[in-house]
Amino acid sequence: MPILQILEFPDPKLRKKAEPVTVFDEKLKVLIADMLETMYQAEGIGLAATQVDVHKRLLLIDISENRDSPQVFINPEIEVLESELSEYDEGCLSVPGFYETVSRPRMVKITAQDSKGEKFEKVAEDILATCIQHEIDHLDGKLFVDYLSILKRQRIRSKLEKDHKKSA
Ligand code: GNR
Ligand code: NI
Repeated sequence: MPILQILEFPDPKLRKKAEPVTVFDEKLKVLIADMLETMYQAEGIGLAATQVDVHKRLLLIDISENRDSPQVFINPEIEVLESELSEYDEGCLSVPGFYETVSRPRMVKITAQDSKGEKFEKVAEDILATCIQHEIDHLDGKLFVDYLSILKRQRIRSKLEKDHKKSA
């Protein structure tokens, strides 16, 4: 199965807003399988469809040690359950090599659909809550660098643009 190419900041395609998934067919299953393989090979704990240039509301997460417990969230909706925030050093496969602290709600409830279109709910805390919010941001065209200072974001942008020129 093919490994998909991951878009990198500041690619404008990362800013597109993803559309709801309406068809739960074989093609969707193939996309999920390809995205899982891509996430594992890149050693990420999450991946949003936007990152592989598919602008559908679909994201994957695997925060397990053994990398054998993928969770698929389609058309996810989020509700904040606590005003408490938690801080994590976030990284992103679309912003390779940079890690910065971001604060987000510590506990959220997700309502989503699985690969068959069945609705489910899940309460997420700590790193899982952070990761889901990071992935939903991707579906809305947002990146963790948007939470940083303009100066930090500019530095990251210049460094990545240089890297992209070198490898072009
Ligand atoms: O692999 C990833 N690690 C990570 C660490 C802290 C907060 C969020 C993440 S998600 C990231 C993979 C990715 O870019 N998903 O969009
Ligand atoms: Ni990311």
